[in-house]
Amino acid sequence: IQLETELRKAIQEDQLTLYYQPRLELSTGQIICLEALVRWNHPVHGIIPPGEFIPLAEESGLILPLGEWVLRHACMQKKKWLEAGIINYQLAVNISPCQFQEHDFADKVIRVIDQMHIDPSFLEFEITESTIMHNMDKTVSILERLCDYGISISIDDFGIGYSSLSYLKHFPINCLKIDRSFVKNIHNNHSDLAITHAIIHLGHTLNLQVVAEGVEELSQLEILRETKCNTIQGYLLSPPISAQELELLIACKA
Ligand code: G
Ligand code: G
Ligand code: NA
Ligand code: MN
Repeated sequence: IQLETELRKAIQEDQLTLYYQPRLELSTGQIICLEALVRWNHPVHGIIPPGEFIPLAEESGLILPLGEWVLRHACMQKKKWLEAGIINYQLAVNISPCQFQEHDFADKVIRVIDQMHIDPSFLEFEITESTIMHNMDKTVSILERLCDYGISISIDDFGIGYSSLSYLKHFPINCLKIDRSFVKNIHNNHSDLAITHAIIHLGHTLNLQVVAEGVEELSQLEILRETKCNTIQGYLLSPPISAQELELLIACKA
């Protein structure tokens, strides 16, 4: 309960901060997207990772104001970077099941993005399979609404949800993110390689972009390049870093 009170205060008082993990396109060697990942900059305990407060936020309903905070701040950062002319990538934002299932989710995000005067095509929402399988009829209409508005949709942690693949036919989706549990042993486990290969092939056949998550080693990168995976994220390139660190990284690359 005390943590819940503190988290509520943290949202109101801007103790949250966004880190960004770059996504690299293999064919060009360019960064094309940044995944926004929230951190809690606690006045006493310092930086707290999301694994320690997102579950609480989901249980308590605080994920709704937290999710809105994340979206607003991602848009604000995007605008700052656009105005400075330094960083022009898409921004990917994680959407929790509770957020997605809120009755006016689409209206709400569209209102926020309109208010922020951001081109929605700069935004991608990362949604897990379990989130979209919850109520498929409702999901189709929400995703179509977001898609018409210009937001891209990626399926996060693809391959580990207990779900059928039939939704891929019906939902307007842009991208599959291969769960990092498959990528981890891609260079020494035959099954993980086969599954990764199959996901990439499936994605391309359906005209979807494919991202490999959790790429940590060059040997993994080489295999993903050979199998024509479009993009990668992972510690090999960069962990999630602050906006300032990211600006520095980009400046050094240029
Ligand atoms: O950044 P890190 O790898 O520690 O994130 C741990 C988990 O927290 C991941 O599953 C990630 O999806 C989740 N997470 C991070 N930032 C956000 C966010 O802004 N919104 C939601 N809903 N989940 C997030
Ligand atoms: O659930 P989601 O896929 O959104 O989680 C993103 C999380 O994955 C972030 O917390 C991030 O810190 C973590 N992450 C990103 N790259 C790597 C990596 O190369 N290895 C591992 N183990 N975790 C990673
Ligand atoms: Na994600
Ligand atoms: Mn993921």
